[in-house]
Amino acid sequence: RYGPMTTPTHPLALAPVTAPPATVDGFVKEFLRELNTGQGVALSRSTVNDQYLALARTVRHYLMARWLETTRHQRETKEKAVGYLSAEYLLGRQLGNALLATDLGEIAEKAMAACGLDLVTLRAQEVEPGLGNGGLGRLAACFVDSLATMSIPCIGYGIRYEYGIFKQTFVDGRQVEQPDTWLSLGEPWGFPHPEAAVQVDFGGYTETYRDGDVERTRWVPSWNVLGLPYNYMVPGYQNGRVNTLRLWSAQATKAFDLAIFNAGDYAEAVRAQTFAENITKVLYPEDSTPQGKELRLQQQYFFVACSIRDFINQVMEPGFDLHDLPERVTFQLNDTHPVIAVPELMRILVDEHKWEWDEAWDVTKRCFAYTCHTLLPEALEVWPVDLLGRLLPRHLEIIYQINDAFLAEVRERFPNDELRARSMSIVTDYPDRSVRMAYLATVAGMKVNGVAALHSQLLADKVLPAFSEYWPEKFTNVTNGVTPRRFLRLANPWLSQLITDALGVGWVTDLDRLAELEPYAQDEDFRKAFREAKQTNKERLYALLRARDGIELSGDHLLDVMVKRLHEYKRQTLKILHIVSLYEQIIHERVDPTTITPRTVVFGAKAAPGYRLAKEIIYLINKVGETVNTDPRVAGRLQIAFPANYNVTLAEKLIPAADLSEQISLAGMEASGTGNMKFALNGALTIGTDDGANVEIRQLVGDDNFFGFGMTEPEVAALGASGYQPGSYYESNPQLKAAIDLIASGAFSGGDRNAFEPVVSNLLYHDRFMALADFASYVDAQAAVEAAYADQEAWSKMAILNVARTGFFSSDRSMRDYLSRIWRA
Ligand code: GP0
Repeated sequence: RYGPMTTPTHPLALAPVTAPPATVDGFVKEFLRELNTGQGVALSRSTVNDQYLALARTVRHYLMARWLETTRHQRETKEKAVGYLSAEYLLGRQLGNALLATDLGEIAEKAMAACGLDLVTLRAQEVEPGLGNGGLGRLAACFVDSLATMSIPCIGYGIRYEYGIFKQTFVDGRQVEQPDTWLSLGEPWGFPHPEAAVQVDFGGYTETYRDGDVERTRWVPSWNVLGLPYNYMVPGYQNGRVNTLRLWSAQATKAFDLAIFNAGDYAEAVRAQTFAENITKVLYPEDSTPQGKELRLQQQYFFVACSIRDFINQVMEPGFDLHDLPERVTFQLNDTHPVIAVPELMRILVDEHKWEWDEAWDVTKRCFAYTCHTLLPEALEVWPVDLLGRLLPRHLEIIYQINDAFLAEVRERFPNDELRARSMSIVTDYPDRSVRMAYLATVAGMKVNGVAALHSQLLADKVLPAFSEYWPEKFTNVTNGVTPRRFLRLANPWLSQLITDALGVGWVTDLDRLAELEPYAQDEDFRKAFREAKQTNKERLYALLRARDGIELSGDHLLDVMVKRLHEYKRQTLKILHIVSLYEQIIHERVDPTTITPRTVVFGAKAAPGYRLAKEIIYLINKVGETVNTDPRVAGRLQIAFPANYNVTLAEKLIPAADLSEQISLAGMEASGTGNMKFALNGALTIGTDDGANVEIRQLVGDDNFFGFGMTEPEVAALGASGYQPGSYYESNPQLKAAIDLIASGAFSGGDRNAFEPVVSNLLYHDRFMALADFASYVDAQAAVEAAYADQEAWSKMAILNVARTGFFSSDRSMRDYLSRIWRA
């Protein structure tokens, strides 16, 4: 359909592609050309959207030469690459990042001004690609950024959802979800490559056949779809490299049945198309809990089958031996979502290439590594055998065979220990016969890593103990990181400028250099400048919230921020209990309001649409906010803002403005956290539990510069084992009792005593994440925050030390760790 690939003959086509001149005039020329001949409008008649699209395409031109060169270089050198397999990439807006990568920010600003346009307005027109839920998807986006910046070959594979994470709105304080139509105004960053489309099969049955004197199995599928790849640029930071993110979109193989159409049944004629395209229609909005839905398994197999096939197609030149695949790639499995890639590669090698089983297994084992992101048992993906058998019958057989071989090995090493063998079985019978994807990933992967030191420890000791005993050297840690380009350099230009003035620009790609800021904490002028930057960030945030949400914030307050998915384990309820307690003490005149540190609390959180209790907590936060914000008794002391639809774009404005970062999950529950790192790097102090990467943040910044509180993980385990009784904390702590009673009294719900019944009774009678047990300690830590904040000079010192001591959390460092511990690329 596309004709053969041709070799160019014109001399001009042999010269390398070059970027347009990086001057204001050159930029204006490109921009107008894009607007006129690309977008098809005159500047005088163009809309902001036209201008944004033309600008995005203009910036793209400057990256194109680097992209083609990166691809050519990769083809020729055949360096080992990372194949990052992730069902989510929470990218955030692209334009600003592309301008930074090309160092064209100033030129673009001047060029737009020369056209009578405002760069900030055009940037604000971009709808962020929200192709992920939260931390896991954002981590993938940070990782591909770092790999490009470090000039490491990587191809990111994922799904081009037509609708990303839902748009959250509030109606009467309750979350209402709206579809995220990020493609509707045109999307200038994706390059479709229909010539590289891949067919993906589903369903049917397997059968054996004779092939000479061996018996072989083949899969006879019953339906298929086409995977259409879209390439996205992943530009390195000013280093001439552009890696590729390849996201797959599902299309029908037979879009249209003309015979049925001619017979008059239009709906039936396009049914196949609708069915196929449903596969990549929408991102599942679940975070940290899997959706055991058939469509989700279809999504997983779909993108993984496309990606493995695609990678093999790319390396399969004459002379290449597939046995060398592990020398060309490590497929990093971002959680268990892509684990079906393991039996898929086995199937390709055994069924299609007719390899011996052991030979195929040896190669497969060396191609994969697995990252686990959770400790919550309910978050570990498990697929029922009957569903797998229906959708992917051959893969199920292969999984059985992997399991049989593995258990035979276990039984040989530990004879007469049937209990052990069963505890390690990939296939379980309880509660239903199903496949434990984390076990499959662990058996197949050459390495298994957690995402923070504590998490990796608990992963080995509590989630996969039998496996870590069996293969101690397989288990490792790579503490998460965040990209300093987006989350410091782009999001916080004022602080960045301060750092650059002190250290030069090198820190952007060498974040350990932030350590050199340490002495500046003692420098009064620097502290003053630091506070001014923070103040500028607050004003920028308040202006945004006014325009975006109609939220009016005022005053010179401590800005206390809790932004993350809404989850019981993250304990937004603990935060709201603290607020209610402050409020209760003021209105009942238990404290002199003038002694309370003026505080503005900002929440941002989406709840999974099906997570009832999470949605009730959102409702509670909004209603408490309404009451507190309109009560004259607390005016100037306490205000609450809950802007709807927290996303990457909003995070980039919120995080740089924060004074206090809330990281208050129950110890042993948050695998790592990555928001915690972004706040510390932007000079917010953390109030946090000994959980996830908080532990490492605290170690690095020092106890004096961190507000730690709450039970440790062993204490949590002990309390759980002794039989946790939340009611006893309520009974014995009058301050806690008063706060809960106030919520239950109807004070925040116009007198309705039932409004928050689900939240209140859950806390009193269940409280799985022990918010009540940590309440007293949390309140004490908040008092310490207030005392510290009263001394602004001391606070600034602490904040600067947080910046200076958290360079470790660059995702560049995470990539170095993956390279040395796992990929060896
Ligand atoms: C973990 F299991 N995470 C999951 C999941 O389904 N979704 C998700 O975002 C997060 C962890 O909760 C984390 O602790 C972690 O830092 C992140 O994955 C990246 O590893 C988020 O704060």
